Amino acid sequence: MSVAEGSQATGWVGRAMRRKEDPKLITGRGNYVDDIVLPGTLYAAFVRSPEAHARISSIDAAAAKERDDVVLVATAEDIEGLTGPLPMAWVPPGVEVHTPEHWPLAKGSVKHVGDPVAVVFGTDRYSVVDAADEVAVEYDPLPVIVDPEEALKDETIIHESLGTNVSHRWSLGGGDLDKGFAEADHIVERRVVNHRTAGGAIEPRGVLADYRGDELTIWSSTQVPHFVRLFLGLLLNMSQDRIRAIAPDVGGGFGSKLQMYGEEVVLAWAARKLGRPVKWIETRSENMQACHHGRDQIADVRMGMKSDGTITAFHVKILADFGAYHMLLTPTIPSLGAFVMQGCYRMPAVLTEITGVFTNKFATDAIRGAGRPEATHMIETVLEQAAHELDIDPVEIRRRNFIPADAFPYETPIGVVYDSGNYQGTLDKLLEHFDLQAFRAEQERMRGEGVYRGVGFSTYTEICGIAPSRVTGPTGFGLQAGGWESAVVSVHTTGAVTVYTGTSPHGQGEDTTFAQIVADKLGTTPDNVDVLHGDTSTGPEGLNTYGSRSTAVGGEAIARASDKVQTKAKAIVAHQLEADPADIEVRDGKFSVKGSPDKAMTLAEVAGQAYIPLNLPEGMEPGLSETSFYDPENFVFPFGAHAAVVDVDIETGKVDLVRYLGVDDCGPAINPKIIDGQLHGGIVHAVGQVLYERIHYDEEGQLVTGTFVDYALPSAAEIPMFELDRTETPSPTNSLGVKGVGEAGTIGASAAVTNAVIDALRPIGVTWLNMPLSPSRVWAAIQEARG
Ligand code: MCN
Repeated sequence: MSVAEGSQATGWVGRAMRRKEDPKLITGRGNYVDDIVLPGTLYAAFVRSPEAHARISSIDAAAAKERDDVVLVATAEDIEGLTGPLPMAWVPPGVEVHTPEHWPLAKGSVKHVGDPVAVVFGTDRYSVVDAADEVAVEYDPLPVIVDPEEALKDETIIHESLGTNVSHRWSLGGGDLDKGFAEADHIVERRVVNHRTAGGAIEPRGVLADYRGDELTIWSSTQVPHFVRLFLGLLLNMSQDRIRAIAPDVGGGFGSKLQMYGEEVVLAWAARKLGRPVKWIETRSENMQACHHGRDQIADVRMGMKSDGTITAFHVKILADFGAYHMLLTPTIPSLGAFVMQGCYRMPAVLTEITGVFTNKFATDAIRGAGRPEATHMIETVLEQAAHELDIDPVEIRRRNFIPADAFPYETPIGVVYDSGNYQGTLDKLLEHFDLQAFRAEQERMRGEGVYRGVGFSTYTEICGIAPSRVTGPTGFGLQAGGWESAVVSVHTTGAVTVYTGTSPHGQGEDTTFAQIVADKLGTTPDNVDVLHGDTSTGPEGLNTYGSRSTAVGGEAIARASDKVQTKAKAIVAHQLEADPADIEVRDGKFSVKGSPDKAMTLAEVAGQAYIPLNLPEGMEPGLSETSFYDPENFVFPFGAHAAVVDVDIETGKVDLVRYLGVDDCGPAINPKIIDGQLHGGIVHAVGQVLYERIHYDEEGQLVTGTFVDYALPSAAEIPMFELDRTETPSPTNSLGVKGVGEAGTIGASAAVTNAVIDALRPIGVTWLNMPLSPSRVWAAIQEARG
């Protein structure tokens, strides 16, 4: 069942259209960085550290330099003229954040396997790899720390200049925690481990840089071309208008391309130095080593409960493993979870305390959900533990704690205002598709046949639509300039429409959904609307794509710019047809006079009048193009209810996901098919984390899971058909009522699957499990429970 199939929209918004962008992408006609070929291009290969922590004793590049096809070998000392190290963009007032210097090429020492030490440029893309192998680097190994709890002891310091391995401490809370725990009849305590994962985008990173006529053009497989332009300008001491950053087609990012990477800086620097285009395409192994990771948190969680199951207090202490460096947003990530640490529930008191530490692994940063999957996993697994300990049904315990639908907008004890919600509504709808009582009977019966089946639930809310500048600025989250987004909607003389958005979609489908929004506003069809993005020279200013912001912020900017175009078009039509502008409506693909559908003009006819300005209203400027900068007043808070059903083979520990149901609410759907697709991908992302995926470093800091053979992404074969449904609760934050959905599936799903495995194994005494639920871990838990 899928709501996409049954959609009955009257306009374009709400229709389950197929994605306009897909034909080119699925027939090999996409335009990715490596498809772009410039004459005279040089290729780059990086020399990376095989050591996790070491001093660099010497670098001998003589053999590489002697090769005919090598043009340049550079080490950190050669990258002259940078104004500073790589950026970290979180500066919270009153919080001491220790940020080590992080240079594009390591200076003096390496801090993780894969740390780039040198770079080779040459004429042949394959021989530069051989040349990089010929660069002889001697390392003097230092003690390695991979365990964040060891790092906390400060016995070995990773960054001597900091004098500590602690990045920072930060907390966010509200309500009287002591009182909450004093009033509790029962306290549940668990250590919740959320292991390290990779973004796993199909297309690894890639950069092509070209410098000519004092202008730098950089194509990068990035989610954030405007950030790349800004930071390259700052680091290379160039004016932003001399830099053009382009994100062509991007084969997925999942947060891992929300970054200013050292490789981008090195390539831009080299293009300027050499006066030739330079290209670097990341290998999968490099991607696993040096494209930022996510999660990696250990949380000590305490939940205080009354014996009737109501929550009195929630206290979370997070130890976050940031790896070797701060990347752009590394230290902010756990904090994003703190903003929604009470989930869908009334909690009189909640406190999140975060300690971040450095270890000899690569950096963590935003991966799909960024902090919110971790928070949801803590809340939803510990709540089901509480339900069991208090002998309350897991569905019932949620009902007793939900913030009621009539309580919105709802201000939490920490001062966050949830915009709208109906948590009971999504759970009720889920249970229309899933008969829990019947399931329990079936579970019992199957157990008699030796099949261990379990169900787990997760009801989540999250915070996205990043972000109101009035919040991001004062709390130190301001990236470039806040959290606004911009749009230009231009109708050409022919009536064709071009939309320029400052967001940078890289798989989410906004070429289609943004066109749907505009088509309704301007009385045209989505086919007639081209959505341009990801190019700083054709687009307006922009803050790009992450934090499921594109629609709630960028889409709203487009809606507002379209409204301005519509207002002008109505004035033109009213003037032409001798009517009152207030009487003009957009109907059946035309601008017509209310009550007189024959008196109407098409968009092309209006545009003709606007650009051949012989009969415009007095004082009106020609043209039909408008801009909007939209800065949201609040975040948006999507929510949903998920259920997973698993079978566990108790002889091998293997878990099979046999059913997955979700009822999600991201406000009125623009395109139900795309929403379903986003949920499919998002849920699989979380299922992968629970059952298959793990970035694992051994005690020496060697990356054990450095390829897709060891880092097991799930395929369609491991995933059942999804059973999805929706409710639509509009957000009052924007005129479209929309909320984000790009991360929702990932945020909701991991707890449902984990709870299901625990539910399956309870009869044999397994009561708690931490991810990853690999066969070996599940098998070991079964053996332990059986004594
Ligand atoms: N949508 C809709 N109706 C709504 C809400 C959203 O039709 N009421 C549609 C949107 O218009 C858009 C899609 O759903 O086509 C997702 O929109 P949105 O939630 O605004 O998210 P963003 O476009 O900002 O995407 C970011 C989000 C994040 S943070 C990650 S990580 C992620 C994700 O989206 N990475 C992705 N989804 C991904 N999907 C692909 N294919 N590739 C990635 O790298």
